[in-house]
Amino acid sequence: MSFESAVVAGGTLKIRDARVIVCSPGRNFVTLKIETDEGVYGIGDATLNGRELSVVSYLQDHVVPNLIGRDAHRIEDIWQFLYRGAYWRRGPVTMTAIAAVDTALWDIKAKAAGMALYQLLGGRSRDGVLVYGHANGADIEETVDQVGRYIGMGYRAVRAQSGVPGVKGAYGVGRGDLYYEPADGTLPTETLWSTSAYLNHAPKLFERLREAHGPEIELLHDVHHRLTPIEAARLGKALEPFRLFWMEDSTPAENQEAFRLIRQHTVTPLAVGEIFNSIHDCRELIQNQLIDYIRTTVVHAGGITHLRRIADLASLYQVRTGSHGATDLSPACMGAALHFDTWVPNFGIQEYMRHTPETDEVFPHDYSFDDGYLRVGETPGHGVDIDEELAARYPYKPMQLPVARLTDGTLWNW
Ligand code: CS2
Ligand code: MG
Repeated sequence: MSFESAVVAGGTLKIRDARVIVCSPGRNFVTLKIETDEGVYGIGDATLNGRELSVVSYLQDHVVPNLIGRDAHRIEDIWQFLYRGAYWRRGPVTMTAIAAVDTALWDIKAKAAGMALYQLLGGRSRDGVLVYGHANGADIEETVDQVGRYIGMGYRAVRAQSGVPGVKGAYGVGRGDLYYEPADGTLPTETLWSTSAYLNHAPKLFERLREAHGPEIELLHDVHHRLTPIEAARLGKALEPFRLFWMEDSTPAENQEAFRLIRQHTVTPLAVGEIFNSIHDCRELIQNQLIDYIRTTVVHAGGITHLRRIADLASLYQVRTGSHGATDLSPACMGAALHFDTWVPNFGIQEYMRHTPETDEVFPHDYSFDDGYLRVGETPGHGVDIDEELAARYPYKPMQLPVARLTDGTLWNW
């Protein structure tokens, strides 16, 4: 069967090989590359920050042998096979591995069709994808300056985080310029957390930001799971005068019902979902309209196939998307996410943390930033490739995410 007949005559594209590429151009990335008999290939991100090798093993030892010989066009069937067929459903490792397969297969299908991926999803719903960047500083004034720098670069939305007096290693104040890298040691760095110091500080940051930068710029803030529901409610209320675009991950969401309490007390929009990996993690949050933005993303929530299901459910309840896009999600995830964002009707915003120049070189891509928006190119597929030779020059480095402890030593949520 020729490549052309596989496209036009409902033919098959047989999977010949699939392999996992691990590299560390500034940070670790796991990439799955699937090749077909006809020479067309696709790539998918499989990076699970701080737990990378578990997905490598899941893919190499358990998934790849199941892919060889299958028809790459049967994306839905392969998704169901990997999800139902494993017996063990959900979970970050499983769903990241499935996402990598799914992303690579969508890349292949779009290349085979000669179309940019967003076209296969239903076509363009918007001209550009609104993104938010990350501004952070050791103190309030440094954060105010950094937000100004992002505005100067053309951003229309900026997430703002600042160091908190008396809190060593407060979340969001990272190393690196224009990118933020929290995984920083072979063993976890221990950071400190004080809820009362933070709750006193955060409203002051946003008061200063509005004073310095005016009412137009969209401001976002990530609480990174640190508060209890009633504390989150208090913060949301205190931030209301500064009109945030969203308050993110204000409390851990294993207990979805907890968001009801926050909701009852504040009109600050709520966002959650970067660590969710299935529709079941957010079903109650969405159906009860307890959140405004769902932040699940391609790589950790089962790929485009599953993310689309989450977005469709969310659209029934006026919940919009806001996919996670930190530096630890590879350009292959970003490319796929941007095609998804270009199509999805209930789009909200996309996080865009820049990658290091080394990462950008290893993953050539055709998306670009302009005037506060990311725009996908028209290259068939999701528009992101991997330079395997270059990748091989950056071997894997064990790195873990930090942990946080309260001032009395109790382990807390990082
Ligand atoms: C963060 C991430 O981007 C975000 O919203 O919560 O920086 C997160 O800490 C990392 O992706 C963890 O791997
Ligand atoms: Mg976050």
